[in-house]
Amino acid sequence: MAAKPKLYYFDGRGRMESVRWLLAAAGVEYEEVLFKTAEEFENLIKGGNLMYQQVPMVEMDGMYMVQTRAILKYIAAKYDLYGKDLKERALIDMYVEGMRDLNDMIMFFPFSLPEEKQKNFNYILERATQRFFPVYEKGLKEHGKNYLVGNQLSWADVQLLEVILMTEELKSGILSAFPKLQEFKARVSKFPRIQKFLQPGSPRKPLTDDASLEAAKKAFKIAKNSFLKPMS
Ligand code: GSN
Repeated sequence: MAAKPKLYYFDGRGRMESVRWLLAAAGVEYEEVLFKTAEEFENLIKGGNLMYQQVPMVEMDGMYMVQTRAILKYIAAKYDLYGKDLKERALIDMYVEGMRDLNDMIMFFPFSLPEEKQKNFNYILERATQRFFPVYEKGLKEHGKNYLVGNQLSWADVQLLEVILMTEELKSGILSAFPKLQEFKARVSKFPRIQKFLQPGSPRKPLTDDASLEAAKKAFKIAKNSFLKPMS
């Protein structure tokens, strides 16, 4: 039997969380090597397998894969979560890229300067409700199926549920004007593999708290104001 994929990352959500979600949705068991300090990260870099001296890295099928999108695409394609043809793939990519834009804003939000926190918070909610969620609401409505693309679960659906839950953590009730998204969330959350991932004790990482934020800053030597950079 092939070895389980091995995920190398910091002990937090960050960019690896979508990889955890996608593997869970694919029903793939995996191991995690989670470092906690800058020194441990340095040692991983010295190991020579991080192409850009950056994580996430996933060791899988004899490869040391880096770059989050490359990793996600590989998993999506391998486990039949990436559409049935090129056009479906393009649509999945279009959906997923928007979701990643929103996901990145939420991921970087805790790194906001204190005086910019409220402004950034408002910005994310405005973007979620005015730009991104209307696209997925309309997409589900017009497609008329239980899925965003095609007639089976895809990477786009998995990524959508992840980002819906992340946005709800910022503001509960954020889906109130989006009935299709509410329905989608309820339905997809009950898929057995996803339901399992949503249970306590699964490899899903908790919401970033102050302690894990400080640890992430140290391990990655993250600059003080990292919010606006990816927003520009
Ligand atoms: O998507 C990707 O995997 C890459 N384009 C970016 C990866 C990245 O920025 N990784 C960070 C940690 S994850 N948080 O953002 C990283 O390894 N930073 C250390 C460094 O020297 O860049």
